[in-house]
Amino acid sequence: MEINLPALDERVITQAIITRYTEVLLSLSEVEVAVVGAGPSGLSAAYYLAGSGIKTAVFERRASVGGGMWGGGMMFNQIVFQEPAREIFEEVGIRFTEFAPGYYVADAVETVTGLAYAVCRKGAKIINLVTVEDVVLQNDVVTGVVLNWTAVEMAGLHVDPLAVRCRCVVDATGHDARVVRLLTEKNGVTLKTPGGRVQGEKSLWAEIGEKQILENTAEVYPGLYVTGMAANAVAGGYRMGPIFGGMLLSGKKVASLISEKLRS
Ligand code: 48F
Repeated sequence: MEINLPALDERVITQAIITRYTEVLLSLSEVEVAVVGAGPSGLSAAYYLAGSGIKTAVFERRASVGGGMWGGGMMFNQIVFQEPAREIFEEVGIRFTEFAPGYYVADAVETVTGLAYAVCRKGAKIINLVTVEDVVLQNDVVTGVVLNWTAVEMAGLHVDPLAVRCRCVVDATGHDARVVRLLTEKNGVTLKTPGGRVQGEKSLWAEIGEKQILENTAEVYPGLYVTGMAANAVAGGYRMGPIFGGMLLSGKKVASLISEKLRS
């Protein structure tokens, strides 16, 4: 088989990358929802938000999306989830098998790629390699996120960031609950949660941790929501270890809370 490759102009390749990326970034200077973190809860939230017609951007500090899903449990890259999350896998089209009654298992690579692809196809934009380093706080309401290249953060360069305006921010940064911590540490504000500040997660108890993650998925400060492990880290819930149903359901719940708020 002979393939005839056309002549190439490096300038056109460069222009295509810069032009298209800039167009995308400009289109995101104002969104309805900024999701911080593209792990299971952030991707699930973006999938359902975009599915409700809400303009959504996801900012992920790493090159790869998927957060803690790639490694399954201790690098055995299988994703275990329980019954109520089954319909999310079915809806997105990720294959799985039933391991024991009520316990399902899916390939981690298929789960990450399938979910990320579904998010993009629903119309949410995922911007990787960008870190949210602060929020915009106006009159006691979170009204945006402050972005910088992760490479700038890693190099410790003194480069000022850019800001994106939005109506809601979702902290989906996992165990660190980075966005909520930034807000409370820099501004000394009191959260709507019991205790009013970031409690830090407890040790592992899968059953209770999974229940708490849904209860703790909420608006914790005007304009700022938590989902996934960040929700339990803020409220002081148990960690659940390598089971992912609660993460995906938490993303779905936060999307529904925000949809109700934005559409009311
Ligand atoms: O950690 P992560 O997967 O969070 P999650 O959605 O899911 C937790 C599970 O993976 C697992 C578990 C299983 O039951 O407990 O740990 O709650 O994904 C968080 C994502 O946020 C990114 C980070 O790189 C990861 O991909 N992230 C963290 N801080 C920032 C950020 C930041 N400041 N800006 C942008 N992205």
